[in-house]
Amino acid sequence: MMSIFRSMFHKADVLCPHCMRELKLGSMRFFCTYETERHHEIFLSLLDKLNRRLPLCSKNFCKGHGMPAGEAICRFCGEPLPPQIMFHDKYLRLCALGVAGAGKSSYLTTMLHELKYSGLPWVIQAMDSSTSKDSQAADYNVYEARHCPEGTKSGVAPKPQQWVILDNSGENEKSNQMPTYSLTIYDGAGEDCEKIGDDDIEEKIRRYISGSKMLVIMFDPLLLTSVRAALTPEILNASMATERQTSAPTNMVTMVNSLANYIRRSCNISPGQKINRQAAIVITKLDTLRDMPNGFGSSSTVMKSSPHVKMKGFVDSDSEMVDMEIRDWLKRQGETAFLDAIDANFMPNKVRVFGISSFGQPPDKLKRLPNLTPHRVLDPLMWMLAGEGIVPIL
Ligand SMILES: Nc1nc2c(ncn2[C@@H]2O[C@H](COP(=O)(O)OP(=O)(O)OP(=O)(O)O)[C@@H](O)[C@H]2O)c(=O)[nH]1
Ligand SMILES: [Mg+2]
Ligand SMILES: [Zn+2]
Ligand SMILES: [Zn+2]
Repeated sequence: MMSIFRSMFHKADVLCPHCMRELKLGSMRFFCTYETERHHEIFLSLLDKLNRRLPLCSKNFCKGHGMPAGEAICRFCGEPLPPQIMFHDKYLRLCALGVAGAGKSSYLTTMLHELKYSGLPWVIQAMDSSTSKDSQAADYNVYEARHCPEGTKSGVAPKPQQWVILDNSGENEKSNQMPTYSLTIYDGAGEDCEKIGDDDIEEKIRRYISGSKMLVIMFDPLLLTSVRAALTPEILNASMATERQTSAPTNMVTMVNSLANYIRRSCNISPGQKINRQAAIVITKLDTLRDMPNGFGSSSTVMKSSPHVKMKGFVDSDSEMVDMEIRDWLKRQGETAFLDAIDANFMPNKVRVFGISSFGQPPDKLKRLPNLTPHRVLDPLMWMLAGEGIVPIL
């Protein structure tokens, strides 16, 4: 009985990951995919709707007779949806933002890899074939071929990646059901992000931003003049997307402000009001700051390995310490305006600063990657999961 109540009343509000409209079973069209040459539509019965289940193929002589729908599309925008998207306990959406070359794609690739192999009691699976294909290619490129990711294509809305997380932590031991969460990830091009205040940015990209539960705003420390002056040209060249980052670095203060104004407009928040949304400010490429004078010493918390995964929970005191260390460091670099812009736009209890290194070390001169030792890449995600009540706060 419990599980019926659970499935009927405790399911997440689901949005179409493409057009962000609210999805009900009836807002989807379903297809039987067993006869590959002729997909045919299958319709929901009243019982399917009542029981919240996928419709079954009832066509005589079809190879898929009696099998649930294999494909679905959104009735509003016509984009493909994983048919299962309706049935997860929580729907998490995160969007990576930051200027070109900030390290977004490198970060998401290593974050997903770490999530798969971290020993956390979760199983993560691609929900559709394009996510599976694209993520395998990205993972292979970084972990096997050892190349830095290519710059993300600009001018087009990023394909949302659709993941499902199966929670095997046994928190809900009474019910025999394993909770599942769907996770949509948007990885856009920094070039588009730099244009966020403009009107010519694609409507879809704006919707992705306003529809996300957590914004991951990535900040490249190599854009700071003080940091550039302290690093060798070799490290600097290897750690920047040289072809994209040669022009004058985009001002991070402007980016934070225009991004915030954009979110306000799309969510109907009045100009003076702070944005009530989880925002992780992520300082990337931390490895380059390790040996730099005035960088982070090896005794600093941010340079120590992350305790969250080890403890299978979110260690709030560690994260607060990291937040403080990085803010202090930014102040010492003279970047108070950037910190002020963040505090002026986001609610203090909803914004947190993180430091990560996707690779653990800078790439070599030819931009080939060393043995990967990602540093603290799961921290922002663990924070989001803690906020959703999925992992305990320790
Ligand atoms: N040292 C160091 N360099 C990094 C790290 N992560 C990324 N880089 C460098 O930053 C460059 C850009 O990284 P990407 O992940 O492609 O950046 P992006 O934000 O996706 O860029 P766009 O797709 O153009 O918006 C890489 O080619 C690397 O040279 C890191 O952890 N350490
Ligand atoms: Mg990219
Ligand atoms: Zn849609
Ligand atoms: Zn059929």
